[in-house]
Amino acid sequence: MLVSILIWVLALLTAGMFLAREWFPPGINDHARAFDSQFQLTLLLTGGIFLVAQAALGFVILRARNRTRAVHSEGNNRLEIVWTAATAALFLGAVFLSTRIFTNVQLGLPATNALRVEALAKQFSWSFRYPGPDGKYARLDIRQINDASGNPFGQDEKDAAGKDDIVTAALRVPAGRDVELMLRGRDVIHNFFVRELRLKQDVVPGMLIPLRFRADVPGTYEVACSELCGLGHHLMRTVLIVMPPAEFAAWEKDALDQLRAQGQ
Ligand SMILES: [Cu+2]
Repeated sequence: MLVSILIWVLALLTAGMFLAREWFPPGINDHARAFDSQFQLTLLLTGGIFLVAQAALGFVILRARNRTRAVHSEGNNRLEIVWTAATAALFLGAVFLSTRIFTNVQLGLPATNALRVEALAKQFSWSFRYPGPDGKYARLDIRQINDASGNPFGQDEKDAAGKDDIVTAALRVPAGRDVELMLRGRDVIHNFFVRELRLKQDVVPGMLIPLRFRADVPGTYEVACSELCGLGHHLMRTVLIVMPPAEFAAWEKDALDQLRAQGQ
């Protein structure tokens, strides 16, 4: 009888832990909302089944508590078929529903007016670069990589296209505009993760990987490296700053003025 009670208490405690608090900060775009409702649906279904199964398990133990002789059972083929089919339908249904959300992120075409930004991950920091008004990035040359002088990407100093490239340590984007972030890595595999965007993407050295998103709510959000990438992995974080569009334009203009002043 104690085992039954223990099973029920543990099941209720587990369910209670999920209900007790918000496990994620609020999302900041449509994708996050779609993701959350899908996640909740999946959790509700699996959680409900979990509770029913644990309740039944406790009940069976309770009912057989005084039985001393084992009884041979051939099982029940009809029941086996029913619950296997129900489980398959449930899993495939959840996969089918969530695929749409996933493909919207992975396969959606970039908006023509999307803000283009490149991200560079390396042990153990993030850098970002914006192509500037000419829309072109400087050519990269690994021999010119120099973190101390503020050239983590290794932009070719002689390339005129790079004169207006803004390189930063934090990712700034205007609210409500599509962003096409191209991810590069310099050493090992890292992972770009912003909880509020409900997005996570591996960064693989030698590959240029696109990540498309839009953030609607201005604010400052943590960007955490989400791939164990070495001893300093826990230090590898920066921020995504979502700015009202006018503020972003002012920031960009300021950064370009500074570049021009340095160039002279
Ligand atoms: Cu990392």
